[in-house]
Amino acid sequence: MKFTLHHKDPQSKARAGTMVTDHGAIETPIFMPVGTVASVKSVHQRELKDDINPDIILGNTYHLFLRPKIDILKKAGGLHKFMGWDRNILTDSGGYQVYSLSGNRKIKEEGVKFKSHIDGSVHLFTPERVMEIQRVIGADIIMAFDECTPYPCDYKYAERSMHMTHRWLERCITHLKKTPFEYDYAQTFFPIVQGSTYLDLRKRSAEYIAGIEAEGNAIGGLSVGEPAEEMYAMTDVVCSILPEDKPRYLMGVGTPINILENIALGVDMFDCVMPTRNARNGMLFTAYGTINIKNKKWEDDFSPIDEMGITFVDKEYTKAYLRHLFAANEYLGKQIATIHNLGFYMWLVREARKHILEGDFLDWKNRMVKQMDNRL
Ligand code: PRF
Repeated sequence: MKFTLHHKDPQSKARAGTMVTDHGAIETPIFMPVGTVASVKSVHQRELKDDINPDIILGNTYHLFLRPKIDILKKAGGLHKFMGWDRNILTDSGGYQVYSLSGNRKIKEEGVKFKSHIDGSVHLFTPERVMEIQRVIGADIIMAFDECTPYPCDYKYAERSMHMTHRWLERCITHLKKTPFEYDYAQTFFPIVQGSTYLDLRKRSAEYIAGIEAEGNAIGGLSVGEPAEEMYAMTDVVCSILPEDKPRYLMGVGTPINILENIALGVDMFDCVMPTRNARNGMLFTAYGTINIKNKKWEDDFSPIDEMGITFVDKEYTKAYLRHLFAANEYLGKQIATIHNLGFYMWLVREARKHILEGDFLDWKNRMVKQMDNRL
């Protein structure tokens, strides 16, 4: 992978760059729509490509390992072919999903023993096994196996966990060296900074991760319930330590406001289920605030879903119509809302990039943060 930084904002720490992999260019800052089980929920791949147009989407090792299972993905020739997506994919390692989804997990030095949330079957994820699985899934960017600490987390636990994540990282790297690419394109590996909400642990972890000299670096363990100000304090210190010439990925973040604030602190990549999951519950993100489309107040509002018209659904359908679809529990409601929200998130990061390149990012960001902090 090649990463080029085009511009650094002089008034904040925001950056604009381009990553290039064998599946094409990724312009940063970027938001990666989440496609957990080889599907960005309720969006067809063609709509995703033509109307939302992300350079990269995300898949989950934990889910894909349980279903359709690795042998099927191998037979298909990897996840890109299996799901008909020829642009970039990043897979998360399961270092978060194992803790948040599976029951009865046991974390030991060797790895994590967990119970499938689908059928209760028991599995062991070790750093080595997770690297092998990610080779077979075949994403362009693959993640280290880590432990995402909960919030709040006592200092002793956070410190011990951070050291284990570092030891697991060494095992991931050793094993990757012995495990060739499965397909005819390269994969890039990102290590993950942990350390909960403790500044000194975050510093130590970031220094350790910087020393690995990977092609890109991630920040985990945030957006797990801590106040936003604490998250920003952590990303700020971590970004000041991670190498400047490598992309930085903040995992599982966040609201549109969280994304802009973290771009200002030097983060380049984001993913989150929020635009897709909230869309399915009738929550729409717009440049002027959020809308609960199920609310009765929209019943006879025949204005477009979003006057800005970022995606075709915004101008083609009215709020009253979308509200009706939700009231009638029609699939189409979830589809329209998802296209709208993903379109908005993509617009947001592309605008951020444009303003970084044009030199007025900070003013624009501050204006947007105020504007988006509304319930319409
Ligand atoms: N680790 C991994 N994936 C993640 C996280 C993490 O800490 C988070 C935390 N917000 C989201 N996804 N591997």
